Amino acid sequence: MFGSSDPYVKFTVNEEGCPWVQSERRNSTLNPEWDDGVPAPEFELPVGDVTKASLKLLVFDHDGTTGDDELCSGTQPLLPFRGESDFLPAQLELKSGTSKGGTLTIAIRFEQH
Ligand SMILES: [Ca+2]
Repeated sequence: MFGSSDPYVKFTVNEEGCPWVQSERRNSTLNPEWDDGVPAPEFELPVGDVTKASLKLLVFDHDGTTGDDELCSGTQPLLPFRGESDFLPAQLELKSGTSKGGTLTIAIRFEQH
């Protein structure tokens, strides 16, 4: 990865029919933050079988002319967060192909509906 990117993150749960949600874009950075001076954005996704569910993340670089490129990706099993009513941090080791793609820190909370 050279120069800088315009990263944004797409999330879903690895279950049939789960929608994708998407963060805002951060321009011209290789070290993006989404809670810089504002509360971190929150997304809500449905989870069916928590024993098998994983959060799936894709990090893209926005590119207006040639289409957005996928920079890296990661997954986080959700079972360890079951029964927790507070946000718990998770550090995701991202991969770009077979090489390391950095670390993304997120917080996960379960809500029973
Ligand atoms: Ca770009």
